[in-house]
Amino acid sequence: METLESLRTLYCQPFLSLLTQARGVHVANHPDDEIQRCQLVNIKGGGCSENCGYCAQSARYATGLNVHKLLEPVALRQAVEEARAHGATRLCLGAAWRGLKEGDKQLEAVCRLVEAIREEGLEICVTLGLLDPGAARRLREAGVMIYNHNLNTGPKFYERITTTHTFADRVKTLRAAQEAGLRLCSGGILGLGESVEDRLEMLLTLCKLDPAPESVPLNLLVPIPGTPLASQTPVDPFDLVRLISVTRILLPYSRIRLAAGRRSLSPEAQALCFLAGANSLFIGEHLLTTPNASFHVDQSLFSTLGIEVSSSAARGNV
Ligand code: SAM
Ligand code: DTB
Ligand code: SF4
Repeated sequence: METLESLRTLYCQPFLSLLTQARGVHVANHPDDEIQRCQLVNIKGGGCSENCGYCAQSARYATGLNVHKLLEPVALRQAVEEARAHGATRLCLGAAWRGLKEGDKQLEAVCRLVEAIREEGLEICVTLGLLDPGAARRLREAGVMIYNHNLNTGPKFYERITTTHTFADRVKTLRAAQEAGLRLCSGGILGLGESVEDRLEMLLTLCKLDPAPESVPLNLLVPIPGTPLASQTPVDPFDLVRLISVTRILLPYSRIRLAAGRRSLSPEAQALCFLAGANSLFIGEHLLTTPNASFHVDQSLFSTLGIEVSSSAARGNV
């Protein structure tokens, strides 16, 4: 059983030795060395009741973002076409809500959107905030396969970034999603002002879930003017590579996604992330409200590295 102490020992070993260990775990479990491509679609932007200190979509901060209504099915279809044209195998639909409960009108509206694209051959992931067990079951019935709900940071630091809901609320949602038969996508953000210990505590919580999350997005904070976390010090890419390495060793079968903030990384830093075990990306010109790494720059990186892009889901016991 992993402990915070054992993770700290793993994390603190010399960089090259940690990287070598992680690479060994990676090739043993992901022999094809391919990279999954996921496309984000913001189906309902802005106006969120929560006060997450990093988020452009919280109604509490003057971030200049307009509040949008739920996306129309025709616009979603267009996003599906674009995602496919760019080689994405997974679509992740995001909404700026605190969460949804069984019977909510918005839940039914999201289910109708999902039902409209469930036969398109893409994996469907949604990220809608906190869920009760009934809402999770309804999403599964509608054709959702994966639920994204990030823990974002460790339990002790959580109340420094959000006070309108708790770390325990987030864990409860992950359990409700799992019980409804949804696979989990859950990770965090680096660069909120947290310590390495907070990051490791987040990983410890993730690896105690049974089964472990099938994907773990690791975001670098994208600083949003107007939010309390607009002026944080950027994360050292070596710290990101160390965290990816520890994640790979702890969760050998999960996909590790290099998520938000990728455009701030050099091609060389991204290559180190892949070497440490990252094997999933968000593609497309936009994340939810901010720009992403450009498609052409990504193509050139993949071609330089000779990287295969995947057409499959995660394997193993996740
Ligand atoms: N409201 C839902 C929730 O909080 O789970 C879903 C949408 S929320 C925008 C999805 C995730 O995006 C957050 O949990 C966080 O990990 C990530 N995120 C949001 N703003 C970010 C930022 N400025 N930089 C990096 N990641 C961010
Ligand atoms: C995840 O881990 N990161 C994505 C997705 N899951 C929902 C969101 C990143 C958002 C970055 C900031 C923005 O564009 O507003
Ligand atoms: Fe942003 Fe989600 Fe927090 Fe709302 S709950 S402020 S959308 S991260």
